[in-house]
Amino acid sequence: MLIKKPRSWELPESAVTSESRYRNRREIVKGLGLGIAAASLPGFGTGLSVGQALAAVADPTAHLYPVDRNNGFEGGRDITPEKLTSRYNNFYEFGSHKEIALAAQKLEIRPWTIEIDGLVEKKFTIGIDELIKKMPLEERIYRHRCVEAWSMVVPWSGFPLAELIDFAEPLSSAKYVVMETFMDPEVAPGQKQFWYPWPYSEGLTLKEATNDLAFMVTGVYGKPLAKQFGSPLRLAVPWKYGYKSIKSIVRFKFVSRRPKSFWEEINQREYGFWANVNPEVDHPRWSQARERDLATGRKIPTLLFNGYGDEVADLYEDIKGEKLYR
Ligand SMILES: Nc1nc2c(c(=O)[nH]1)N[C@H]1C(S)=C(S)[C@@H](COP(=O)(O)O)O[C@H]1N2
Ligand SMILES: [Mo]
Repeated sequence: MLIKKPRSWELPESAVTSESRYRNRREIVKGLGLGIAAASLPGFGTGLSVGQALAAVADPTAHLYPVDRNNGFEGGRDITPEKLTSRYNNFYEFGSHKEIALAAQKLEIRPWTIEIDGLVEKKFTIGIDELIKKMPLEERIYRHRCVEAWSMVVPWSGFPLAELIDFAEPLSSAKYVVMETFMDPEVAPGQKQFWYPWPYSEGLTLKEATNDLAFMVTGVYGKPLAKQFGSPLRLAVPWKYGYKSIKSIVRFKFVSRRPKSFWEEINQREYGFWANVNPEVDHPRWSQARERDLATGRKIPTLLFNGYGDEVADLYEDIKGEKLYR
């Protein structure tokens, strides 16, 4: 029998997990050392189905979470409830709308191999679990500002991209790192839409990629990353528009020339390489002055570099005559 459950976006505010409840559960889970068992309890986290909860149990990194929070990063406002952020996603591989969470569960995230190639000492591949084992995991609260003018505050777990770059041993001729998402149209029907330049790809200068804010995400809300967020490995570059934060990465390629990324290929007038957040530079079709906070629905002012100017403004000091904010 089918029972109609209210969808997360139909839930009243009171039903949404509050930060303190999330915190408590986190402390309890940690205290009992029951990360794996607790993750399988009905009602834990996003209110996963039994199948999804079992998938979470099967995640070989589940016992690593929650990881210690690095208090050097603050959201500036409350963490956006998981109920909202896990049901409102951009992941065009699974559809060009926001309700892709269920479709994304089809993605098989083990085994997951990452290729490191291009201008490196020696190209190699590494399994995600081996990579995670080598990396120093921590939790950081980051703001996320989509180019569509909505935003959220999320507790990502992961490690600095700089650590991975170091591990990859790029040659001195490498100036950019290109990241690529998996390619599997049978699993991700969006990839059958031939007018998009799949696979999704994004790039950063090595200077940007080794800035401390550039973060590789493996978990969120104190658990392994749910598939709709781009598991098992996605980027978070919070001073840039959300599309730079590429999901479900399978390749890091080091190159000497500036790459053209997915959205730039589709429409370079609207989506460029730099894509730094700036309230004073409008998108050709809408204003970027304000953003809709996913948690409250309220419009709040957008900040230059999404409020991370102290950390990143100097990356762009010597760059003249380029569209840094689109
Ligand atoms: N592979 C891939 N990565 C992607 C996207 C996508 O469609 N495919 N969308 C981007 C956009 S536009 C945003 S705003 C964020 C959304 O992340 P979230 O769904 O975890 O909130 O993912 C980014 N990374
Ligand atoms: Mo976005």
